[in-house]
Amino acid sequence: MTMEERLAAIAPRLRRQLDRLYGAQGDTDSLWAATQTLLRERHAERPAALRALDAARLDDAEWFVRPDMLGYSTYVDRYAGTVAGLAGRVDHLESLGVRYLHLLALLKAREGDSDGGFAVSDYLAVEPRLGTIDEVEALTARLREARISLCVDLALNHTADDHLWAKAAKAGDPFYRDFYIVLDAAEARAREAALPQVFPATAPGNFTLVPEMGGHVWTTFYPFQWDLNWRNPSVFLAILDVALRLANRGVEAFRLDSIAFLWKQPGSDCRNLPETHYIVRALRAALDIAAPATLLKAEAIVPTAFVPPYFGRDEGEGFEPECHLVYNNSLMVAGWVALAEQSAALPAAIVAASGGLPRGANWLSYARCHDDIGWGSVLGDLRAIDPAPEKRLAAAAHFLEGADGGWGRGAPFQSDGAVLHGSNGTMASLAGLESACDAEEREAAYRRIALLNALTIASGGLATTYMGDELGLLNDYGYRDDPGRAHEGRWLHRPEMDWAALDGAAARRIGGDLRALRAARVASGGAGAPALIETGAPALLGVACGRDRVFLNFGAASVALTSAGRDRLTGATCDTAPGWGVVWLEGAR
Ligand code: OTU
Repeated sequence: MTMEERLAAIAPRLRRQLDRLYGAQGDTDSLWAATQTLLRERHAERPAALRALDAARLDDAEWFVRPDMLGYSTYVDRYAGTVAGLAGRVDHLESLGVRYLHLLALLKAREGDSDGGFAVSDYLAVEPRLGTIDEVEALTARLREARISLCVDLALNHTADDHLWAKAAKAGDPFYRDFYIVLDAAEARAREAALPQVFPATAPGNFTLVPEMGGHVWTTFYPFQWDLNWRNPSVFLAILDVALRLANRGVEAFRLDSIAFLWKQPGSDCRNLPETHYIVRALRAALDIAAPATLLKAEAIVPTAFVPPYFGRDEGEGFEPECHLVYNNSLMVAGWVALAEQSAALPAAIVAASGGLPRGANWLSYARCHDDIGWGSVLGDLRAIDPAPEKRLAAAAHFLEGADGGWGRGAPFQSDGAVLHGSNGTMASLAGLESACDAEEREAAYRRIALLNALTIASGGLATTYMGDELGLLNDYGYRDDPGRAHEGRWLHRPEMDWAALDGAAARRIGGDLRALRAARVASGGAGAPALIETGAPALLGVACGRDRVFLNFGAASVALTSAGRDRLTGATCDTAPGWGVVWLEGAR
């Protein structure tokens, strides 16, 4: 299919979103004309190798829903110093069987504090200390050879306050001023009442007084992150242009950062609004036309029920796809709650809620990432299990932070005693490796780490390892002495990669378990939406994976299985799940 044929076929879907979004402002003919011009121009520039990739992917639309689709997420600087340095470390990713690489903080960020790279000052340039966009393009070619797809963050809710658009707005350019949202004090106060806070402790409020802008600029996150005004169709065109240009550099996937926040509506909490979904559908349709190899991934850290719509929906006009991949944040949170309370109840509920994906879509599953574990997203799920979910969640979080004799060494994030927000910490520190005093405690920590890795892998998603977790890297307390980072607790779990630890005992054990789990999944043939197996035992989670049945014991005590079988992980016949153990029963379905 040529690009023109795709344009003809997909135009109604794309145009429908533009009409829904901007039709109320007048006719969308000129916007539609500008959009088509943009698609044609960027597609004309698309390199031959990427057009070939487009064709291959169109022939194999489920290419990323496969048992061997495993991911890795890392900071470039913390992993290898520079983009060129990273190119020299692709072997480590290959040794883990990685097929998908998410690079954090790659694009040029604001000077000084940049929220770990999420305050972007130029979407089309690489952070100068890391290298150049040409080096990234070269890296993508190297990665493609290794069958690894590069994912970068598209922080499309906000730019840095020193982005060219923001600078022009501050200088009084009316075109760019309309890229942002400026309210007077009374309006800002009125809106604030309906809005939750993302960083209540370090960046309270959703507005920042900026005298050059003559009012209060909408800043959901840090004051230097200015929310884009998606009611302005020029913002849509500008971000689409960015996405197409990056895709033409070899970026194969975009992590749509903070996607839930895009559209603002008076009187609402401004999260997950229908228009936000129309924007994602429009971006998807546009990429389907001009760069169809490209994947979209939704980062929507919101209550479980609001998450599946980011895959897309049929609202009477046929299925309208949004993202190929969506973070299963609730499953991640549930895994940690389950560890803390030695109960499989919450992950069982989330697995049950995670089924029924559309074709050509999958969860991105993970145990840890660069952010805190935000507890609130599973409150509703827990309420169905327990009439006092807040108390129960707080108990689990505090346990993982070391309260009540807990082995976890997490730290509260943006929580202030009364309000429970999130917890920080590396996977190993949260799972008890940091506090372990002897071989027995270390063994227990290794098992808990493998257990959470098994949850991400056996549940069928694109299971992504966060940098250093495969080595068991512990919390990095050094950020507290760095004046530029001390206020931001998430640096606790953003340690520098310790390449010397690669041959150490922890890395051998944890990495070995991880590779074994990945091999088991490949052998099982499992991928895609998870299916729950009832076990009858409160601590035991059962998940079907391909031909296999996988049992995860979140308790310290062993649990007898209802039937025995061959465990792929040990090769032995097994009828019991030991404390914090994983049993992967071959061909048992
Ligand atoms: C995302 O996160 C990023 O992952 C964070 O690193 C950024 O700080 C943030 O966006 C702003 O760009 O709101 O819905 O720790 O879970 O901020 C997604 C809180 C988000 C994050 C939250 C998040």
